Amino acid sequence: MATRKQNQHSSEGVALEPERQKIKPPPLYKVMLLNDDFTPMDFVVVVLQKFFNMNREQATVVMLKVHQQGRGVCGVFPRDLAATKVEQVGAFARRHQHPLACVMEEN
Ligand code: TYC
Repeated sequence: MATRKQNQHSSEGVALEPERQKIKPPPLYKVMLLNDDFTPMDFVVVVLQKFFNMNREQATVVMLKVHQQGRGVCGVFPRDLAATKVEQVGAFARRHQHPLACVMEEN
C-alpha cells in the first residue's frame, strides 16, 4: 500500500509529497528446450536459429548443453512472447514429426 507522508521542508504547514507507487516490473519467463533421444541435433540447431535468433555457433552451444544436461535456456521473455515461442517451436517440431519439447518457467 502506498502512503503519503508530510513534507518536512514545507514552511506552510502540511504539504503532501506525490505518492510513491510500488510498481513491479512484469515477470520474465525462461524458455527452455528439453532433451530427448529422437530429435536430430541438426533440427534443434535450426530451431534455435529460427525462433531464438541465434547464429549457428550459439545454437550449437545451446543444443549441446541440452543434449548433455537435459535442458537449457533458449531465451528470457515477457509471458506472452515466451508462450508464443513455446507454441511456435512445438508446432514446428510436430510438423516435422519430432518429439522436441519446449517449455517456459518463471525466471
Ligand atoms: N539428444 C538428441 C540426439 O542425440 C539431440 C537433442 C538435443 C534433442 C537437444 C533435443 O532439445 C534437444 N539426437
